[in-house]
Amino acid sequence: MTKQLTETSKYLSYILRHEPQSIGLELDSEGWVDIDILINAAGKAGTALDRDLIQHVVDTSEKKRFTVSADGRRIRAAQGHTTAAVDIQHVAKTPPDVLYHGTATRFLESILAEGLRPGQRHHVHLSENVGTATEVGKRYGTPVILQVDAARLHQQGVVFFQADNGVWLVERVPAEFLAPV
Ligand code: HQG
Repeated sequence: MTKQLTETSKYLSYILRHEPQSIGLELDSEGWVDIDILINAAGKAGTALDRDLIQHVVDTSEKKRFTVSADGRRIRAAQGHTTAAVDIQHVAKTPPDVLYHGTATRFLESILAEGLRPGQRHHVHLSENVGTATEVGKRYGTPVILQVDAARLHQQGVVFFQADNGVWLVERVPAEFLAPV
């Protein structure tokens, strides 16, 4: 990815997940905003965006961070929100028997005591494979992978969701459903 694409991707994450109000933008409760309105608000706040650049970021995002609506008019972040303005009504879905969470070794003791909590975000994020979980964990230091007994958690009535980009979401994971891989 070129520097411009990476910077635009980070900017879109900031606006569409965390601080839309910083450029006077309103997202709907499903996280969507009209792309022309986004371009206009960003431009007024000093960041030049255009449709081609946005589409290029969407197409090249290896994590599929952003979703464009079927009619091509709106965009949203697939997951990772912290803004209270957004409350995506994800459809509940049966998870695979095992999911993975990548984190940093320095968080391990606390996680094994308290379980996984969503922190600033709306959900705990889980991956279907160890490779993706490792990449997620590396962001905060030496990675460690936790295996989540999703089948048993689901059986006990905990609701799982899958974001547009395949990331699994859950409200929290109690420690007894976790084991280091
Ligand atoms: C940790 C990226 C101590 C948790 C990724 C994580 C993902 C605890 C950190 C998405 C804890 C929160 C989300 C506890 C959880 N004690 N630490 N009880 N419970 N934690 O960034 O899952 O590149 O909010 O392990 O690919 O790392 O942004 O969550 O280390 O999908 O598109 O608290 O962000 O996507 O960190 O990452 P985060 P995450 P993007």
